[in-house]
This record gives sequence, C-alpha cells and structure tokens, in this order.
Amino acid sequence: MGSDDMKAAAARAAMDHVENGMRLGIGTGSTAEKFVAFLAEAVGQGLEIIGVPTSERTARLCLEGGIRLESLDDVPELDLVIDGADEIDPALNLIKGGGGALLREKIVAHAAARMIVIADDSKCVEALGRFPLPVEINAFGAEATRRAIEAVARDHGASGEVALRTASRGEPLITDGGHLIADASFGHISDPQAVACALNAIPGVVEHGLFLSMASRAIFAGEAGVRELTV
Ligand code: ABF
Repeated sequence: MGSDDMKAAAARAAMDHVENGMRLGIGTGSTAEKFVAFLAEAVGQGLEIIGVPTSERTARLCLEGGIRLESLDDVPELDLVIDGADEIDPALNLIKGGGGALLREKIVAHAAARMIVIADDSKCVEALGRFPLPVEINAFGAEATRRAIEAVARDHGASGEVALRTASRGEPLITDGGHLIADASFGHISDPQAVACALNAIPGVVEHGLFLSMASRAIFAGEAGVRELTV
C-alpha cells in the first residue's frame, strides 16, 4: 500500500466515528483532504453534519463537496474534530503545522469535545521533534521573535536552526491569519510541555504546533492495515 492509500484508509476508518447531527471540526492537509472526500460522499448519501473548517483551503474543498459549513463563531462548541498531523508520539502528543494551518487547527481542536488524528504509519515517533516544529509568529519584529525561538530551541537541546518558512516563489509564507511561520529544528524534544511553555512566553509567538493532550484517539494506516490507539 502506498502512502496515499494509507492516508485514505485512515480517513475512511475515521468515518466510523462521524454521526448524524454532529458539529464537526474538519482538518487540513492531504490526509484530512481524503477525509473530506469520504465525508462529502456520505453527505451526498444523506448524512447531516455541520462542518467547521480549519483552513480556507479545507473550506473550499468542503463547499465543492456539498458539505454544510458554519463558522466557529456561529457554532462555538464542536462534538469532534478530525485532523492530520506531522508527528504523533505514543501518548498522542502531536506536532502539527507542516501545512501552515496550526493556529486555526488548534482553535478548532480546543473547541471540540474530542479530537481524532488520522495518519499513515510514517507519522508515528517515539519522541517528537524530528519534524521541525512550526511556530506561527506575528510579522512585527519577526527577526527578534525568530531569535527568541532559537534561544528556546537551544535551551532544549535543539540540533538545528529556526528558519522562516517561504512560499513557492521564495517570499515569506503568510498563514490564513496573516502571520508568518518559523520552523524550529529540534531533532528531539525531550520535554514537550516545557518547550510549549517557553514558546508561549514569547510575545511575538501567536501559537505553536505542539498539540499536547488534545487528541484522544489516533487512527493509523500502514502495510499491516488500520489500527486505532486511544489514550
Ligand atoms: C495538518 O496537515 C497539519 O497540521 C499537518 O501539518 C498536516 C499533515 O499533513 P498531511 O496529512 O498532508 O501529511 O493537519
């Protein structure tokens, strides 16, 4: 099974957790997009849900698929959010933000009673940090903020640099919220909670991609099939 098929298998399995009448947060990224496709199919067959998207891109795909959407302001409490991740540790702590949507993803996840993360097996890690940690930052004073993140990373044993993310033509990537993304290469994050607290203390940091104790279930797909992990 290729990576695309694994993502689709995890996304299909997540549909078993979607019930009629749910207020559903809908994630961003290629795995979440497979989920949107299955959801659109189910909606076409009569499933009624209210979706709250985590990005403009997901919103567009949902609307194309006929999925009813509302804003989080109109539906501030959600039953469930289903989203992808860049890394997942055994306690279901996550790194997210590789797709640049971490702020809305975290706001939506925080508003949801439950979070299910869907992924192919390659996202499972023993310890977070191999994937550079995305940090969404305010454009004002971006270099000062980048250096402050670098200091946090150094204090926590980071092995690499902190780089501002660029878009396809080399200009800075701008998020849906109008911010920048700094990617911090830790290599290994031994104390995710401490790193999260230190990043939260930097004024220019809008939000970071450590999603700690937010997901209660992970659906992984790999060569051996689909497996679910709960905490
Ligand atoms: C989003 O999609 C992100 O938070 C994460 O960065 C990314 C995972 O992407 P993919 O499913 O394409 O690997 O959920």
